[in-house]
Amino acid sequence: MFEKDFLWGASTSAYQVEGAWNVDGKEPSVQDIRQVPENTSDFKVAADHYHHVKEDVALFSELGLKAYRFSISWSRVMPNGVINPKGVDFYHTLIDELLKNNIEPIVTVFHFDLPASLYKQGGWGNRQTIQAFADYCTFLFDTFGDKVHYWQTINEQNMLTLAGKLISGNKKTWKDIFQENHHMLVAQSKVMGIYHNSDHSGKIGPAPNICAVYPSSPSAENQLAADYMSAFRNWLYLDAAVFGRYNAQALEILRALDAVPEITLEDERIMKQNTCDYIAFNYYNTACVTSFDLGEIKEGDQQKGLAIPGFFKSIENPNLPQTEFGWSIDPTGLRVTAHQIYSRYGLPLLITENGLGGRDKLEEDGTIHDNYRIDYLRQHIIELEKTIEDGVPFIGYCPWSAIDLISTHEGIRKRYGFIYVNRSDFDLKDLKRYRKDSFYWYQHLIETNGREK
Ligand code: BGP
Repeated sequence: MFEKDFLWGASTSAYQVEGAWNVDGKEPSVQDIRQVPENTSDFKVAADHYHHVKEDVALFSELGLKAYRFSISWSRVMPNGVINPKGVDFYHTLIDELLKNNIEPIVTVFHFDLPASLYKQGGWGNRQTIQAFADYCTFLFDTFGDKVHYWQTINEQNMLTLAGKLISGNKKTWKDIFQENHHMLVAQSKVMGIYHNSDHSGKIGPAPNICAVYPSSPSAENQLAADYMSAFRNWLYLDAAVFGRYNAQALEILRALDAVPEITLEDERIMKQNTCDYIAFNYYNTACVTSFDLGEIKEGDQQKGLAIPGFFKSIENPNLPQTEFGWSIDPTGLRVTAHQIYSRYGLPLLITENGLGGRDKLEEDGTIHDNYRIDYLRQHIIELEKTIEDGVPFIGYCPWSAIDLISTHEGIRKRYGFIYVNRSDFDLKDLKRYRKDSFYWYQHLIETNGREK
């Protein structure tokens, strides 16, 4: 049973959905200047949500969303560190439209799209970016704080760190990567503090990608490998946000990689004093690992392939089916993952992403039969309901994605939305919106507060 105020939602992120990459004063972000893979679209037009904002919110309202989780583009709101009134207006329009339609805005302040000007000054590797982030967030809290009650700091900081090459084109040494990671952790704590010291009474927290890690067989070595991977991929990020400290097993891996960052006493103080109110997390599937003594470090993508010699190697789980893009599907893993998070941290949870990327087909009559997506979401919602009945408190569920958008590294042919956007990777067509079968299915599910799946 879902509580009557359960937030049935859906998610997007600014650079993947908005387009208008250089319009109305926006400066490019790292996503606009990076080399995207040759066979996929760039992010310049995306779903052109910037120019379809009212139409899209009307569709979200028809879908019945109670919440919409989106991100604000730093480079639109504060290009080159200066407030851009037109960029700010866009988010006022979006948020006002949502509120008019009784849709709770859930805002991520940073989702993979650092302004290019900051990147050129060293990006997250430069300590001054912490203050730039604090200034940006202070402005957001002052400007939108009366209207927004759920804030997220950084989307999938763990994946930006561990799969940075694919997600943002960041190619550096582990030492540099974990120094950047550390600055992000401090920046996150700092803005959580700023929010808590403001007049606003909403909630703020991180939004990492969390997954349970299974040992590939019942042996102590493989269990240890699973624990190490979980510490490195999951708990490093949540221990920092909830307890304000580094996870010990993760630190051991950082030592082995010669990647322990420089941590000042002031950093430690900021992290310790400012912690989160709730945990938003993205869940796509689980990982399966085996012990791994010798070999090369492998990065993989958000969901698979990570390997650190001496600690763990992630492998395919032979017991799980996969999507056509090779991500395994593990609905019960959501229950396992949520229990692990809640028993470690005891804070309310919010799912900010979960979904299936597939090659949808627009039929001649304007329909899209995405029953594979319905199956995926249905199975996850069934497990979510069981987890809630187990006693784990959930604020809401926001699958990825509200509308089709550009995947992090696989173009728009890998679609996730309830709403189809008529374009392909290299042909923008008319960008017309169509309701998929999953749209009507989710609409009915929300209408019945999750009773009829
Ligand atoms: C998460 C990101 C999203 C999104 C999603 C699907 O890692 O937070 O931005 O894109 O995964 O991943 P992909 O686009 O690679 O299929």
